[in-house]
Amino acid sequence: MEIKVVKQILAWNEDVSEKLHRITAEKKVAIVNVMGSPGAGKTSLIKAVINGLRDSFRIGVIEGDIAGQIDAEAIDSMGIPVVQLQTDGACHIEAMSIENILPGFDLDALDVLFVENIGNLVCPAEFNIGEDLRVAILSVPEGDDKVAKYPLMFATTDALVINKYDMMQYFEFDDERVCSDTYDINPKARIFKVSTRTHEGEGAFLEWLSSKIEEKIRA
Ligand SMILES: Nc1nc2c(ncn2[C@@H]2O[C@H](COP(=O)(O)OP(=O)(O)O)[C@@H](O)[C@H]2O)c(=O)[nH]1
Ligand SMILES: [Mg+2]
Ligand SMILES: [Zn+2]
Repeated sequence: MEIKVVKQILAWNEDVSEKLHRITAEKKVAIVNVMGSPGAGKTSLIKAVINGLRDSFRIGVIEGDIAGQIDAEAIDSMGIPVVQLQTDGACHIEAMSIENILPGFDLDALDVLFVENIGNLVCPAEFNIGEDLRVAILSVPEGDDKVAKYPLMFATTDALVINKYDMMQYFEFDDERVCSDTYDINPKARIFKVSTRTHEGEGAFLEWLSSKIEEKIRA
């Protein structure tokens, strides 16, 4: 009985997600779902993308948090249109929330909308939110066993950003293990080794991201 209920909720989420795909296909806007643990560097990566790509694409952001608006204030101060989504305790974003927020953006004036999901390696991966791309972030201090422990997040992502690469010398973090665990469950994943602090590796990620955004908006 319980399993059936969960399936129905997910199915309904899928319907809304499909509707979002139709809207963004017509408006030629790419949605990027940014996921990872609290503190992995989701906001830092979005800021790096804004700095790197704001001359190439018109960018908007939805900041998902359980409470507060700290991240939205940071994005707003960069002059980027942003909406703070407060989930009031919920540990992931659902498609319905994006559907409600989308009319608040001028979609004719956007190329890409980044959604910073709730900091959590588990259920955000279970809910499609109309995204064209998934970016999962794992930071070095979190440990190299997280792909093995939280496989769905890493099995369903388009790109894995291993962030805080500048911290490698302080942690026993086997990046080869992370890569092989990821390729085992997700052979097509692109993996980028990045430090949003030193900017090491950002260029390759931005290049990949740009090509993916282009695919959507020139389609
Ligand atoms: N050393 C280091 N710190 C980072 C890096 N990226 C983010 N941080 C720090 O990690 C903390 C959490 O980053 P934030 O972007 O807010 O993570 P979020 O919770 O996933 O949005 C902040 O103090 C950042 O300055 C990095 O590449 N290297
Ligand atoms: Mg954040
Ligand atoms: Zn959840």
